[in-house]
Amino acid sequence: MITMKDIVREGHPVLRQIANEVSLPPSQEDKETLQSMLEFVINSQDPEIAEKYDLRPGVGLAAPQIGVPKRMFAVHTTDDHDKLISMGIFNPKIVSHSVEETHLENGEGCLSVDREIPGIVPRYARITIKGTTLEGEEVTLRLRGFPAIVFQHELDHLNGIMFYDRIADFKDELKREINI
Ligand code: K1U
Ligand code: NI
Repeated sequence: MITMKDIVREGHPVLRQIANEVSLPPSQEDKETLQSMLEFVINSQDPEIAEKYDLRPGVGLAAPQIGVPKRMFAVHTTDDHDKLISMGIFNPKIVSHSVEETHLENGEGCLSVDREIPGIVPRYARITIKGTTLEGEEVTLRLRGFPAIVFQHELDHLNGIMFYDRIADFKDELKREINI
């Protein structure tokens, strides 16, 4: 069972690596790892289990966050219509995205970051993702709202990007725009 002691924290080089493609069909070992990542995310949102094992609640977990540099992540969250999106995905790719951007009003957090970092993290408002599910099915997902943000946060982990890398310094940007 994955617990917080298995989660690597900022400063660990694996969080800055470009993760490797998972060879398909996935090995039993890769499937079991991804299954246990999904189980962690689900457990972390169960108040009793989270308290018992001291888990920080999360909506996603990418393999590099447990020290595994492979392109796979788990997500357990709901969309704007309360539809559950609970899945493990191998080799996810954004195949298209909106021009429009969005962000979470209160910024983002990360299970690999033990501090609060305020700031706007710009994300695409809508994305289309292709990948292979834990069950071995090739899928195309069209996402918007919170799930789209979570998938982009997890995809960033596969490319060595932390959410705070994307926080714009709006004062600097404004200065540039008005030439001072
Ligand atoms: O990848 C991670 O570190 C998990 C992270 C993902 C994430 C956070 C914020 C925006 C996008 C993606 C988290 O899950 S932090 C916890 C969190 O945001 C949350 C937890 C329970 C319920 C609702 C949100
Ligand atoms: Ni994170």
